[in-house]
Amino acid sequence: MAATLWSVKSCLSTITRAGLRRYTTPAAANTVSKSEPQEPNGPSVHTEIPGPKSQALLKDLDAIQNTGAVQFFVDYERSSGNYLADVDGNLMLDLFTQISSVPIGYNHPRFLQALLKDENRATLINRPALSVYPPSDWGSRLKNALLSVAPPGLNQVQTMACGACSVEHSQKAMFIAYQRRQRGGQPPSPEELKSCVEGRAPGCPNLSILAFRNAFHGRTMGALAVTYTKWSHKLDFPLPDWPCASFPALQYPLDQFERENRAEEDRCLDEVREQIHAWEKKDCPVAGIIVEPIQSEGGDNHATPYFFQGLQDIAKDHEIAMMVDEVQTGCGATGKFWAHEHWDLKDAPDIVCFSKKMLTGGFFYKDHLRPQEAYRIFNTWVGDPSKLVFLEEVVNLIKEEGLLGRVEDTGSYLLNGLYDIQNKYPGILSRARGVGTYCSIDFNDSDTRDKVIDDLRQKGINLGSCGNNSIRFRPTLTLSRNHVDVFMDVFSSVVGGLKS
Ligand code: PSZ
Repeated sequence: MAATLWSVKSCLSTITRAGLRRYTTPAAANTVSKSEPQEPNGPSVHTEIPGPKSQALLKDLDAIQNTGAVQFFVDYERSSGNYLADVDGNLMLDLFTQISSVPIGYNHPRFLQALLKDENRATLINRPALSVYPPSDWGSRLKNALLSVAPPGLNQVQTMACGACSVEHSQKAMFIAYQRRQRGGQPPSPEELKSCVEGRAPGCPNLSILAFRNAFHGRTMGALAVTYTKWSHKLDFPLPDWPCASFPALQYPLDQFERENRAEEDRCLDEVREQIHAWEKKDCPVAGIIVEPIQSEGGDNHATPYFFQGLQDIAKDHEIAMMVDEVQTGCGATGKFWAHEHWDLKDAPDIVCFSKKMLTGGFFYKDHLRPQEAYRIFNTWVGDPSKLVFLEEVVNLIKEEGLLGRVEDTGSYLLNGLYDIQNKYPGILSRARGVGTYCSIDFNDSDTRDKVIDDLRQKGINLGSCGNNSIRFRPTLTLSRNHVDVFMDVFSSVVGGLKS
């Protein structure tokens, strides 16, 4: 059994009000940071996963919900750092982290300390309608937790509840700005004001947003309208007919296919231009382009800075907005705080959406996308200040502990490990790729990929899939080389087992 588990209770009992104790890393733990929770030395698995307790809980839950997606039940109290504990007492190294949404690990001491601070109490227990009754510290919380990490060039921010909701409201911001420009700054006509309430033109205009094949932007209707991955996301829903261009399908290794990949990116950029033109002709002009820095659900598809620079040029030529969906890539996973910072764009994107590791949803945007009237981008909560309490801890920790540098270091160690194992098993593995710890690798078919994910789990590694054949790594920002070693040992034995 691994080292005694650090638990929420033990942290709470050792924190004193007079002086919050700083947690030091025990010698055996796989960490380099002074303030990380004690972690087990490695996975430990005693039952099949899901084990008997998980299965019993599943039966109970299934009476009242569809449980088709449940994999196992988690003991969040015993989970710690990069290790996830299940209800059957198994400990897994978690490289998927709640679909890429745990920034610094489970039950991080900094979060537990924040939970106990008197000055945070009212923020944690009351949930305001933020656009109407903000607390006195709302502006400063936005500045400390969000504007301090705003993408360069973006100085406006809007919080939201989740990723889809952020995408959806930023689409609205793009439509509002587009129509304002169409009106040449004049106020909407009485006819527009009347017809929009009835859901008709001209108040509700025919406009579209261009997205990419294999894109995923969320499941609410507007976000779903720009999502092009699986049938299970879209079947039965009436969705608008909006333009969709090819996203580059790069060939690997990149340095051997530079010419082909450049041609592929040019082909995709041409398609974007053609689609914008075609929808203009259909009287449904494109008001904005939405793109993920790395298509994640769609298969961890990367493109080069050249492609994104070209996309920005197209958006500027057509005077439409470019929105970068950093819901999954944002908050440091690629070694820069925002993945689009790798592109060396001439100018900031017009909108950058976030959620997941940022703990709150929301989007940053340029001045010209700021709605002029109140209640245009609005809902009851528009976010949750309690999430900013924890986000501020994340942001401070990233700065204090240099976590972006760590992501870069651990990421290249992981990617090199993937290259090595891919070279060892060329008939099984291919297309190892990644930026920071945002890595992935492909199998020949989805059955093998799914079997590997299951085998890994039975040996204490929790990983996710994406696209048809890929596994993807979405660890915390505190992942270290030692964790990668733990993973590689298990992965080698699982892949080696496939061969025999
Ligand atoms: O199956 C699902 O609904 C999943 S699995 C992973 C996600 C959703 N990711 C969410 C996501 C995203 O990756 C990008 C790039 N944009 C928007 C979203 C939507 O975020 P949520 O799930 O918070 O609505």
